[in-house]
Amino acid sequence: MSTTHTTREWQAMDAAHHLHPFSDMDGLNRHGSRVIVKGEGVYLWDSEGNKLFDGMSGLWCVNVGYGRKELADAAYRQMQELPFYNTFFKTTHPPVVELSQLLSEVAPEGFNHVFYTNSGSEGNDTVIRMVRHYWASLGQPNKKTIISRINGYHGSTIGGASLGGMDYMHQQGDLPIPGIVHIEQPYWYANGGDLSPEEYGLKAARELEKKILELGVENVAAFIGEPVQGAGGIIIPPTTYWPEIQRICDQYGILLIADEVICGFGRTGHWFGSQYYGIKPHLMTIAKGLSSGYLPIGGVLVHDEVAKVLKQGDFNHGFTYSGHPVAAAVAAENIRILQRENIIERMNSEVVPYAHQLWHDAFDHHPLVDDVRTLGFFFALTLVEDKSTRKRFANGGELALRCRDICFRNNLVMRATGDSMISAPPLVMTRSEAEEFVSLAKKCIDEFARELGRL
Ligand code: PXG
Repeated sequence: MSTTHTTREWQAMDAAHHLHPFSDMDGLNRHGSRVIVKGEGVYLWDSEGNKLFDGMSGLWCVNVGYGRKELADAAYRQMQELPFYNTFFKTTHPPVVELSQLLSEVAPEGFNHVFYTNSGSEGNDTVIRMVRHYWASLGQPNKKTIISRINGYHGSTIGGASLGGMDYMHQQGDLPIPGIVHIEQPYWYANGGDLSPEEYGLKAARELEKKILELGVENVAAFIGEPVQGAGGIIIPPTTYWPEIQRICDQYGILLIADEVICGFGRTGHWFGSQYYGIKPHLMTIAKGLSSGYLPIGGVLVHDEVAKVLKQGDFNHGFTYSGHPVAAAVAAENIRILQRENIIERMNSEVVPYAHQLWHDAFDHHPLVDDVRTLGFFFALTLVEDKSTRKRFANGGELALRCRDICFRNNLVMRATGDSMISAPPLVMTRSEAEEFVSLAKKCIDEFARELGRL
């Protein structure tokens, strides 16, 4: 534990010099940030010695859990051997080669190439340039527009935030950039009306077809979506949605891009969310779970069909740290840990059904919540005014933030998104940790329900 400063000193220095992402700094600094000093397995510790359950895997990324000495060792070894070298000018290095080989082993058939970035946002910016370059190389330079979804999240760079469908991000910085358009998200609970989830899934997918016809297929390059929307609130599409999206992309010959930044590396109970839904994308954006967040690294997995075009001539794109040797060594070791310990298979067979049951038992009949949802290691629910009519709170966002503060006070890290409370614990959570997680979540939601006079 860090003993060099007191909590108050850390907070004062933080307030004086550090601008936090997505934060109202005045509000934050009035109370002071919580100082997180250590992690082990699914737990975190703060500078006051409190132990927290990390129901968010850091930021949807620490898939193999905290405190993995193997990953620290891999970084240490590589730093001593070769801390940096680039791959721009006719050179390569062992970690990047090994990682690329490993990724082609774990990725779905036909994904034998990878382009590296430092983050998911850079991965999606790379996707924009890559698909436009792909179509231009095939003599169709007008095929430029990318269709994305309202309330999708694809990052914070200008390209990533434009692909994303978050209004409050678009309002800052004059976004989206030209050539990116948005269609409805497949959110049955909010938008499904009287349709069954299956009927609504088809309707939402056919928004893509409408948009392609409206823009002219000769102008459309690709469709991008997260298999399950993460930051948008763990929106799990109806089962009919992705097969219909696949049919439409196939029929009109546009590229299908799966943003696997959250879904990839086990979150859905498969290596990739695309496999859970049985879809066959052309490109997959990866980051986060690629290194379990131990070092920043992301990339784009490229299907052979696209790679064979990209490989003919220069693609004038790359980052100083594309395929950084230390990050690559850590990511490779992270994948070996997932393989060696059969983490995804064990999570599926030992924990997933049990944890889902616990979550549904705790919340299905709770008076304050509805749309209780689980998939793999995603857990979510929506705070509602009246579940019999699917009536949402007018101030649901504000209520969810209050609920999140109660969780945080009770040493449970959960996210609030809109009126949903969402969680994505490390994939190494055991059955007994799942019991602890769900009973803590139940205690906090109950406390909030009592505060609102709903329990
Ligand atoms: N795609 C998806 C699907 C993501 O979830 C990114 C791209 C961007 O990745 P980078 O590495 O550039 O952040 C993300 C990131 C939240 C939250 O509050 C989610 C993300 C990032 C920050 C906050 O849920 N996802």
